[in-house]
Amino acid sequence: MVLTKKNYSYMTEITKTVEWCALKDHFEKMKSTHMRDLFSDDSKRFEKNHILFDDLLFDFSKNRITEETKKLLISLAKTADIENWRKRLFSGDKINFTENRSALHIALRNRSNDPIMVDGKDVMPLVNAELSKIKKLSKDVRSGSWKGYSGEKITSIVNIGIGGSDLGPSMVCEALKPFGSKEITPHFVSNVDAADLSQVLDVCDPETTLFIIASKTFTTQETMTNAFSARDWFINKAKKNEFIKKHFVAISSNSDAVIEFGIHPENIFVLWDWVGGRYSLWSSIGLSIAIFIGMKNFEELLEGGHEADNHFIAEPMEKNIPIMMALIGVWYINFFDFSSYAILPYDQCLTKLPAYLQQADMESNGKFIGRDNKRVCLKTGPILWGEAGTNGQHAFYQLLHQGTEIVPCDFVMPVNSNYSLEDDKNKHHQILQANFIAQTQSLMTGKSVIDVQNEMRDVIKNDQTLRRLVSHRMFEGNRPSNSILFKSLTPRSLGRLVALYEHKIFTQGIIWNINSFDQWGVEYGKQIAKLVLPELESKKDTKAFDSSTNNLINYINNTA
Ligand code: G6Q
Repeated sequence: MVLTKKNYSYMTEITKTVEWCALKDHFEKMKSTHMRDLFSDDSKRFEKNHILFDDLLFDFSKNRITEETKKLLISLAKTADIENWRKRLFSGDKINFTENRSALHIALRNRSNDPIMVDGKDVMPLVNAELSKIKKLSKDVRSGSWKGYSGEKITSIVNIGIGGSDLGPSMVCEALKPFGSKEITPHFVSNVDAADLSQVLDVCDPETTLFIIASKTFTTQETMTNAFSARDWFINKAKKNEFIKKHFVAISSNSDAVIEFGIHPENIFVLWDWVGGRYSLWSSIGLSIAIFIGMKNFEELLEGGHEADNHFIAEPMEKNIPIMMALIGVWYINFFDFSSYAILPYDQCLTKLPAYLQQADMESNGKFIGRDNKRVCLKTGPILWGEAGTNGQHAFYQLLHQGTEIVPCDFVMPVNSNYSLEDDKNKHHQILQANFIAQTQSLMTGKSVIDVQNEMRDVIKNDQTLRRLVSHRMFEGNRPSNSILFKSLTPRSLGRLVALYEHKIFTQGIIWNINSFDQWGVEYGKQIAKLVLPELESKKDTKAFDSSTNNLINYINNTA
């Protein structure tokens, strides 16, 4: 049965709606359409396929879409009830139903301060109180009025956390290094591998180091192991437990565990169950950011996020960047069957953006169970990866140009760099920009056999050799990309960019009918390592698991 909006109640059946069927028919026409032709047939293609949001330009014209595709995709979004779900997200509805929680990262950057209610209570006073605490600590540390146990100023901050309690702050501090304090170095320790913490401790002085233990649950094995080791290292040098107060703060919703660990109650920064880890850089999890770039800049980051929220709420679908990004993604994943998706920032400072978005996207939408508790009948989240340009060009771009797997890409670049070499006569930034543009263009157009022949004719005179080599040197093109450009990488522009991606992920989750805000796969990982650890501690051969697992454990026990 083909479902219409009226009889369509289970979103997992979106593939049976008239809108989906229309897209399927349309795909049959589009699958062999080349973007080269779409551009040559319409000189206004760019005008029709870009969105300007303040100084951010989202160019989506190099995609395998027409006006008809957009119309059909927007109808699909309407059928999926995006507008209503968006309202529910912003009004604090418990849309994360498997954990009975709201997903209110938007409240953390709600600069309008309009009330947002959870269980009948406005959360904004809580958010503002926490922001005041962040402001005070960041000011004290930056000004040097917060002193270590020997009276020295803090010069190193060490954020110990993992996943959502690490990736956001570490990505932002890297991206906004030019805005950071020259006197304070931020470090991020996440891996339980002792190499991670040891390398950081090697360059820190206990007298001038502030540890930030970032863990919403304060039970995560990796974080707690690192936190205990950092505390041991500190006590070993400082000698007195009372000095912990000047060198350890915590961000957690589990105050009892923090106090038990030995952190002074005044040094606890809270977050709430309605802040998901991967959406938490806007919360007190951003403490390391605020200390490094200062509260004013941290607030700018929040402003940028808030502006993106307003854009997402107010703009009609065809002018709405997250919605268009999401729909184009659905078009590729579910109709073209392109499973992979690359984020390619052309700015060295955005080097950690792909890893950050990888978590945001794959942990949110890597799910096979729908909101109706049934297995979804379509492909969900993409495999997201990437690397800063131009490094990737000398590595995996070969596959982007000529591989059998087509990978839609987002090219991201600030027009102005925050770095310049003296009078830059070697034109670093222009070369970077030229590469960005050249890649998006050549992925789209490709290079025809005739062009290759013409190029090679002067060099290779033998016709047989020429024929043989041409096929290797031609490029089919028709490989899609979005281009995202903005004036400069600032706290505000970064805040906008991150929040736009968050809403893109949310929109796709709605279309796929999944809960983008839980993460049972992560929880599973936390559980299973605990079963294996005792077997390794026992140092005895085990028969507890399957033969591969047993033998891996036994190999480790016998080899150590
Ligand atoms: C994010 C996930 C996950 C989480 C980490 C750390 O959305 O929930 O990445 O952030 O597992 O958890 P804790 O902050 O509780 O240590």
